[in-house]
Amino acid sequence: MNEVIKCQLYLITPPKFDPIRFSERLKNALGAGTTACLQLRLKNALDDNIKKAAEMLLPICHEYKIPLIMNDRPDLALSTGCDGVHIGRDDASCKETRSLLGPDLTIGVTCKNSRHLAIEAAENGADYVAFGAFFPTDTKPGTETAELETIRWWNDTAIVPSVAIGGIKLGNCIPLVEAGTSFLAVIGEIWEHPDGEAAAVSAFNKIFDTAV
Ligand code: TZP
Ligand code: MG
Repeated sequence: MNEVIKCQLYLITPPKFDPIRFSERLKNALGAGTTACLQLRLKNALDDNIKKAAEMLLPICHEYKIPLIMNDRPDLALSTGCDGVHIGRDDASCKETRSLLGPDLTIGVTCKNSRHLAIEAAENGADYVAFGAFFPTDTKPGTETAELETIRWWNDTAIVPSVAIGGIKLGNCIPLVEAGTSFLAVIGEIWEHPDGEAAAVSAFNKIFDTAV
């Protein structure tokens, strides 16, 4: 019988943040329950600001024993000492990224709703594939949508873990967990939760503990 591995939270930084203030919020979040990793996602920021943020966040992630994953930029992942990188269609290919980063760093690949992209990513050494957006999201308006069936199919056919993303809330996540996704990637519902990030992390973990 296959061991059932519990779904985990995949945290992503808010679209903009002050590193010092955000460091405190991150500690609150990580102290409140299990999380698999943090992705540093600062779209359109200067390289220097991304580097400064990585410098601040890396020691916190490592104190809580989670990897820091750099969004979009394999070069910055390497130069800042991040534990991995998350790439999409506009970034370097998975093959190029694997040869640049070597065998040990984590590589995640955005696949939208594409089974083809996911198979290709897995064949080229991706450590996880990400599908989405499952629900409307203000964080990335107008992005492509994904179907629950894609997660079900991937979970039934592949070994590489999947990440589900896009508009995921405490109130809508259970079907994704039940479909077998390994991770839920969440921005708004953590950092904009009215009761704060710690309450949100704790509530997601309660759902993972009870959903099968
Ligand atoms: N990729 C697809 S949807 C999305 C990204 C980065 C945004 C997710 O943010 P939120 O606030 O959890 O919907
Ligand atoms: Mg990208």
